[in-house]
Amino acid sequence: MPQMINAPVVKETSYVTDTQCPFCSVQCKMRITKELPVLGSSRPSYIIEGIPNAASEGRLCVKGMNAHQHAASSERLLQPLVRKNGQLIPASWEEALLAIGSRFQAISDEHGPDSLGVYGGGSLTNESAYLLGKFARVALGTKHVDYNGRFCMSAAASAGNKTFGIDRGLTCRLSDIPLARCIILAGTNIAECQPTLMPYFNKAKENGATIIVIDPRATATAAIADIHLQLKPGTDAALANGMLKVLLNEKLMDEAFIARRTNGFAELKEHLTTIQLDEVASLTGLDEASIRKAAIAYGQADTGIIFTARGVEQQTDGHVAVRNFLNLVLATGKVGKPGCGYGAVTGQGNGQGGREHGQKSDQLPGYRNIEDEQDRAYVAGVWGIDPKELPRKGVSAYEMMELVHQRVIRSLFVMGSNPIVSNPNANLVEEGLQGLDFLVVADMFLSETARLADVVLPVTAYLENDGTLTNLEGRVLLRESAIAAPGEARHDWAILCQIAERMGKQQYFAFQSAEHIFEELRLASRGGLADYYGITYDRLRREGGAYWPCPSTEEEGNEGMMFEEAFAHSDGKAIFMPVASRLPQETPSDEFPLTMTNGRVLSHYLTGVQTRRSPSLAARNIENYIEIHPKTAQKHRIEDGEWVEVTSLRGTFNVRSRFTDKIREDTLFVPMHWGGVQNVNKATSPELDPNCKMPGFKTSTVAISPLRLRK
Ligand SMILES: Nc1nc2c(c(=O)[nH]1)N[C@H]1C(S)=C(S)[C@@H](COP(=O)(O)OP(=O)(O)OC[C@H]3O[C@@H](n4cnc5c(=O)[nH]c(N)nc54)[C@H](O)[C@@H]3O)O[C@H]1N2
Ligand SMILES: Nc1nc2c(c(=O)[nH]1)N[C@H]1C(S)=C(S)[C@@H](COP(=O)(O)OP(=O)(O)OC[C@H]3O[C@@H](n4cnc5c(=O)[nH]c(N)nc54)[C@H](O)[C@@H]3O)O[C@H]1N2
Ligand code: SF4
Ligand SMILES: [Mo]
Repeated sequence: MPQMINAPVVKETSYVTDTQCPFCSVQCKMRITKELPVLGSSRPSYIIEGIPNAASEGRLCVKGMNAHQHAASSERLLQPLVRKNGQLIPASWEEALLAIGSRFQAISDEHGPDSLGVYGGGSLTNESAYLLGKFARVALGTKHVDYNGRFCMSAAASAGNKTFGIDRGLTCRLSDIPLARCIILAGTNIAECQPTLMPYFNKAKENGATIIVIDPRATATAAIADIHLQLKPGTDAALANGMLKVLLNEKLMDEAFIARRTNGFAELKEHLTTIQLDEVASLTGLDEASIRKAAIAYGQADTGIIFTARGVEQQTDGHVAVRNFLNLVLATGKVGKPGCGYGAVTGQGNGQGGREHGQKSDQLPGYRNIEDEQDRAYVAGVWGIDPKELPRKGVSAYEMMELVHQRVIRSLFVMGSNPIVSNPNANLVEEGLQGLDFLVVADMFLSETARLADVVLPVTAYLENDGTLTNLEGRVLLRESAIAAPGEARHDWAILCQIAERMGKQQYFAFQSAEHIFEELRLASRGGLADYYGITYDRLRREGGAYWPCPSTEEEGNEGMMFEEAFAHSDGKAIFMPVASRLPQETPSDEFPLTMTNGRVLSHYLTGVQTRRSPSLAARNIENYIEIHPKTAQKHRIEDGEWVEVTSLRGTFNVRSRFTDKIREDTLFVPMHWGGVQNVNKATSPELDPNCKMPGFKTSTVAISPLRLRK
């Protein structure tokens, strides 16, 4: 029992359990005490307490404090649903699985196995994500598998791979943050998105660090900034060029580090001769003096860390924009030593692990490459199949939706995502899913996407299933189940095994528990970049978590600091890349005069399927809104708090206006947590970054008008 201060009545406790928050990448640990209703009340009460853990040090944010509300919601799906005469009707598991097995088989027989698509998510445990990739390739034999992390981590992950030779979100430990003398937070709103990490940054500030925030809005994170570069959306690559130019001119680069540990500097230096600071200032909408000040602060500091998140990354040049920030890291030698490094601030609870074990179209477990013959042979060996049977690389998440729309993909299996709300160009995606021959959605709730399904499968929530998740530091954590599944809900991994059985592939999916799957994952990842071989459930219980790479069960794993001696490329060196400055992907026109960006608010999570069902969280923001500068609003005859129609080339949505002088006059901001008419993605751009296939979510040009003036 936890200590309860001033507990007035001794209640009968129905359970006390230690678990982990189901939301963001910090993965804060918590203790939940559920008490039975007292006389006169029909509701149980919950006591939520943060418990010590290395990442959040025992802190919780408002989402974690209220996560149990959605898990206990009366809207949880308790039975499979099967569509009959246009209606979703409760059905038995037997009937649902039979329908799935026979339809998948028939569609595959008629149109080939690649007409089946599998779409996963970064909330799934490592075990379920691993099994989903295996399920697509072995049970269905399709190359079409991808996941929502494509929209989340693909730019930073591919940039890390190219520059450093490996993608692990943070190259240093969270405990290095207070040691950094300069911190750059580029397109990351930690105060709302990873709130329990803020004390690390506050401590750095107390220790005298200069904090530089790069964001078109004066966010809660920018409140701690010494320098706030309030740039135009989509111009981060240009800004980083300007900063590199200043570092070169001011002789603030670390020549010894560059010579010893990197390749490609000569090309970067040559490229910088073409960069003019006044051009950078005009592209970014910043003044030269502040760019210079920020570059000098970072260059002169003895230690420093750069963080990027979706503001920089969800752009059609997201990959190269991140690489340009990595150029800054390498040019100043600020990596591989205390108080130094780079962090791609991972988003979802298992955003890191979810991208390592094969639910991505080009990837096999352990961060192996599906087009590499050795990698194929190794994984096929673990799975007991002929490497020739292993499908080749498929396409990215949004490209899968295009294939759905073109009816190349005829059937889709969605597990852990709500794609009609979270994909760009949401109207096309919805139209595509409506035209599918057969859609299956495995979810806890009847999400916007589940509503379109032919079969909906009820799954267990964080309190009810076992599994490992890898947090933003690259630390693998074990989350064990606390309570029984409600109704007939089943575990994701168990559902995959049961469908595989219907496809006649039971011999490859004879798993009895999450741990049993983890044992195979250990082998499949062994020798890969993301090597989990040395990690076992027992070890995680004993040690509270373990960083990857962890190749040996005998030795300590990695201790969190990467690249002390060498980078992960074969010659041990990191690679510079010259990056062009460019205009944002879309520039304002007479028809679409404003730039719209989007993102998150503290109390909601992603498409809001979970947080909108948590009364305490929903109450904080019951509907969507658009942040607009009062001067801009006046020009467009918009009043504060009124309904506004927002239109782009792709579509239209409606939201209430919210005046703020914390945003640029040429920019609008809309949260992403609502579907239907309030869905910002009805108007976002589906153009993809050619390097990583990240959509350019964060920069679309739009027109706005008050709904009251419309016919
Ligand atoms: N409360 C909450 N927390 C979350 C989530 C959530 O939904 N809600 N989701 C989780 C997930 S999956 C993710 S991926 C992370 C996302 O975490 P973040 O990336 O921090 O979140 P966003 O709000 O999408 O974007 C961050 C900031 O980028 C700014 N921005 C927009 N355009 C640009 C630009 O062109 N350049 C720059 N430099 N900045 C720009 C926005 O104004 C915003 O403040 O959060 C995780 N944590
Ligand atoms: N405009 C715009 N669009 C964006 C973004 C943006 O910044 N701007 N961000 C993008 C990013 S970074 C992300 S990560 C995506 C996320 O977008 P989505 O992939 O749509 O993510 P969620 O809203 O978390 O949807 C997850 C669904 O899975 C269910 N679920 C939760 N846990 C589990 C589980 O363990 N098993 C199963 N089977 N189901 C589960 C939830 O109930 C929910 O219905 O959105 C992207 N879309
Ligand atoms: S949402 Fe993130 S920061 Fe908040 S409690 Fe959950 S894991 Fe921690
Ligand atoms: Mo994300």
